[in-house]
Amino acid sequence: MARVFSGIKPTGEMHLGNYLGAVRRWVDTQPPAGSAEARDHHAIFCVVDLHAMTLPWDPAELTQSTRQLATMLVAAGLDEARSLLFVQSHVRAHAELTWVLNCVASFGELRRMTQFKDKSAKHGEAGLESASVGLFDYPVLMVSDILLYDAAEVPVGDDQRQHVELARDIAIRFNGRFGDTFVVPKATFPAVGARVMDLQHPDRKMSKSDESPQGTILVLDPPKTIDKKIKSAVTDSGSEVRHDRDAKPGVSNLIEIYGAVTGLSIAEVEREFDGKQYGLFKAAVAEAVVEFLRPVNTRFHELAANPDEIDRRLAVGADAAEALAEPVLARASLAAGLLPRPR
Ligand code: AQP
Repeated sequence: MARVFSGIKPTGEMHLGNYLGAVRRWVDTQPPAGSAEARDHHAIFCVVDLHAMTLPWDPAELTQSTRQLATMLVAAGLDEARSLLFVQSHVRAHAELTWVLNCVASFGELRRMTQFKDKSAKHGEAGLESASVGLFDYPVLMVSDILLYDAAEVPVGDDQRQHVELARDIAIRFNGRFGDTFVVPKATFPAVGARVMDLQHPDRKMSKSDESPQGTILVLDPPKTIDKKIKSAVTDSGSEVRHDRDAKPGVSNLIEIYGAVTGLSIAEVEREFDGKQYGLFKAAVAEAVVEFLRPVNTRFHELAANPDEIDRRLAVGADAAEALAEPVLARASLAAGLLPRPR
């Protein structure tokens, strides 16, 4: 099994898009407990708190979101005996390798990153002027996250495609210039749920930090809230439950969500609701999503009652991650010509 690495940003609460696009697959890719792969840490997951500082942030909220997201990941099924879980800022090698790779990445390739363009352009020319250097540079930090663990596969949602491509490009460039140093990673995507769209604005992806609370289903939303959000989701003026992303983006998004949580294909969902009204369809989607999220929701509240246990788990994770990352950082530093510290 190839080593898998992925991360999630503590910019708010985990939503259905994060869960279907990434986290559910992280849980599924964990090797069996006691296997050689588990001992060699073949599945590594990270709460990438340094990435949450690229837009203005509140320190107290960042601390709280970091622990909450780690708790969510454990509640979702990340198992200490099968995978490694840690917080990015606890392993200093991430920031250090970023500097080295900053000097290999080009200004032009970072300028072309669509997330930077979208997030900085939100406030026009003034937004671009005041965007942090961190927002511009965070794709390189993400490249370091991946390369530090010799990860071959990166399970992500579709919005991260371009960033993992950058990791490939930079690994290849570094290896070409300084000799074989990094494993060249590739992104993997789920068959359904790779891009869950906002329920109120089905032309844009569901997001933690977008101001669209009615369009975002949080994993911790109570059942009544989920029901209300799905029943008031934007659809089109027709009445047919048919998948067509261009002509019927709202209905198509709900079809994909229903398929992702029930395991049905798009064609099967269309057949199930053939000739049925939107109202009935939305009620079925709401019920399926509530049932799908119920176990994680319940487990989260059990775990949240014992934060010391989560902190213990994160301490163990940070030690193990550091032990993996340090030799890779040393390898890269040596290849780049930095004088090793005399001992
Ligand atoms: N709408 C989505 N559909 C499918 N997958 C998604 N992911 C994010 N949104 C969707 C995937 O979730 C993982 C963790 O994402 P992240 O927290 O690192 O950052 P993001 O991609 O920028 O997610 P958000 O929720 O939109 O955060 P903000 O609003 O802070 O930028 C990734 O694998 C991502 O692809």
